[in-house]
Amino acid sequence: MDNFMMIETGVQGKIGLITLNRPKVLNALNRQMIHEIVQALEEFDRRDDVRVTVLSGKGRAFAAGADIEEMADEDAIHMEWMNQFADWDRISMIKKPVIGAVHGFALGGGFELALACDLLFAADQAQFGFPEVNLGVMPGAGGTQRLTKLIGKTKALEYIWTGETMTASKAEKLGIVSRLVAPELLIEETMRFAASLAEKAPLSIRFSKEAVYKALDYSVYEGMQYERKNFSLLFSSEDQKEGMRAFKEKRLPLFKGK
Ligand code: DAK
Repeated sequence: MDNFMMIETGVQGKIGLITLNRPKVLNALNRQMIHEIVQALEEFDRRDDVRVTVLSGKGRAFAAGADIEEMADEDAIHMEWMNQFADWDRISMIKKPVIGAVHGFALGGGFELALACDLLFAADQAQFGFPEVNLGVMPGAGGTQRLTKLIGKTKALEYIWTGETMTASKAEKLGIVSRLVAPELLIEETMRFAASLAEKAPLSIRFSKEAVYKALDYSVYEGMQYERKNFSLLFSSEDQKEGMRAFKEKRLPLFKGK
């Protein structure tokens, strides 16, 4: 994890930290950076000591989109051969919770990266948007799909077509942002939440994440079948026995993820 150039990583308690680190260009996402983010997410996903990952940006923005310098002269065939979207797809395979802490701009690919997180905390001055329409392109890393699933067709089209930025408070009202926080408290509050999540039963968190995402694609009936299997599976975990025993013994449970 030490040879990253575009991001910083660390572990604090049971929380993995990924910080986008190109502040001079507002953390514009170049290919290398996305690759490093995905590598770090996967590494944290495998590590026993990490239960939650927090993703944030250094400087005055979360990320102002894909790196326009890098993509300006791109052509479709080269992009196809490079298969860059594969990295983005791998974010959806992360099993542990990923919490985004957004301040400043989250635009274009930066908004898409935020939408790929499981939950978002946002500074109340954060701005979200898809300016692609002003560049002659459109969201291509999940934006049209994830935003529409979250806020519905009408509002999604409004923002994608106008390219207008959305305030953090609007994003919270629309259900994109989970919690609004004063900018100076953003990391502290996100970490506090992540730390509390890290004390919950890890398999419960993991299986409920899977089941909730199924709700976005499956029918209610199919989703409920999936939910039921995960629910039953948890009864084969030590943590289920520990959680219920602790309740009866009137003490706090100690979960191991087993
Ligand atoms: N790319 C490259 N450089 C960027 C950048 C970006 N997206 N955003 C900002 N910068 C650079 C600026 O050029 C400037 O650099 P210097 O001039 O100082 O060298 C520096 O960051 C500071 O920015 P500003 O001086 O512009 O700062 P302001 O506060 O005045 O304005 C702003 C902030 C966020 C409103 C403005 O910087 C801006 O409009 N930025 C561009 C926003 C944008 O259009 N983003 C790109 C959307 S398209 C893909 C996956 C995803 C995507 C594409 C492909 N594949 C897997 C193939 C996604 C596409 C997009 O995101």
